[in-house]
Amino acid sequence: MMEAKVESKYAKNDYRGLPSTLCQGCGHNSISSQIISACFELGIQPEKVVKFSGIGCSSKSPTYFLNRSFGFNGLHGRMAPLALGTLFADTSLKGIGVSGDGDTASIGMGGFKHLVRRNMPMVYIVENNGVYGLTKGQFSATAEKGLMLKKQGTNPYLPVDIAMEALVSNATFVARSFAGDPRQVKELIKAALSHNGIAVIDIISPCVTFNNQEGTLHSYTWGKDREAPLHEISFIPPRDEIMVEDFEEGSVREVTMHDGSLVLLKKLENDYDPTDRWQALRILEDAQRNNWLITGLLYINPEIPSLIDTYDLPQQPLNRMSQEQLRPGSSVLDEINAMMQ
Ligand SMILES: Cc1ncc(C[n+]2csc(CCOP(=O)(O)OP(=O)(O)O)c2C)c(N)n1
Ligand code: SF4
Ligand SMILES: [Mg+2]
Repeated sequence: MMEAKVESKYAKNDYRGLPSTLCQGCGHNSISSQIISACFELGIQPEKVVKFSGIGCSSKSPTYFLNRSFGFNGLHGRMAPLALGTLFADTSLKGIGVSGDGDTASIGMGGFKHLVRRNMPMVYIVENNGVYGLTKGQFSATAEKGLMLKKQGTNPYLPVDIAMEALVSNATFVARSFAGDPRQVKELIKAALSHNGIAVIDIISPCVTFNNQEGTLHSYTWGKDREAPLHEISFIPPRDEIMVEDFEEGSVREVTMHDGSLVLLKKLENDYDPTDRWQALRILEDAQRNNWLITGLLYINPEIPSLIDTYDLPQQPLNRMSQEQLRPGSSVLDEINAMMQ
């Protein structure tokens, strides 16, 4: 499948971060590498990105990419409100959030759902390993029922499915991927960066220290054996020549993004329509019942107005406006009040 890169004045090193202090082989490290590659291939100005996270091994990872970007490592489970406030105040920045399954699906669930339903444009990655890695391997809310871990015993609860939670909260871009499938992770991140709304990517990212037993969900072996991609995804930036004639007729589905870029989805075994929310929910239900790791772009709707469109926010960041712009005087206030009567 094609790889599309934009002519850029930046080198790959401009997108790197500090050396990782996570365990060797941790899925989170592989995702950081794909964030670096995605931003490099799109030629994004690093200073135009703001990174967010909460607390966890996953939430540490923004230190390991995009050193030149802004960043805010917040409290556990508070990434969503932090991102919402920041991006509301400065609409010129691209937001990339990295959270964990604990950070999002336990303590941060309320904030996550409200960020999603408000459709704030940002990339929201969940590095999902089924455990609280940083605090030494307790079951998280995404751990499967019956999972046995050495110091924890047996998990008695049914899991939360983050992609499903995003869908039922009316997310406009929902994907699932696997840290062991770096190309798919990268193309999904590129598409997510172009989406004019919330883009949730739930990535199974094995914790090699506390939850990587043969065959358990969230392990490398399970991902490798059970991954069932819905399609082969390629992201084509605006202005790139698209060689659709390279593909057999009917073998590729195209989704046009808000900025003119294209997401090409090459059909694999089944024809999957990622604009059909009902189909997305059904396939997730099937995946749960059959223990499949369905990956790819589950759902996209590029037409829904983002939070920025809803409030018609200015392109110029609020924190860089002058006193006169921020305090236009009582006559403007009178006009606004009159509009609201
Ligand atoms: C308010 C609060 N509660 C609990 C903790 C302890 N704590 C730190 S990280 C974490 C869970 C991390 O799990 P996850 O988000 O899945 O990240 P991972 O380490 O697995 O990548 C917990 C419970 C905390 N720091 N703050
Ligand atoms: S404890 Fe697990 S999640 Fe944390 S760095 Fe190590 S492998 Fe990754
Ligand atoms: Mg975790």
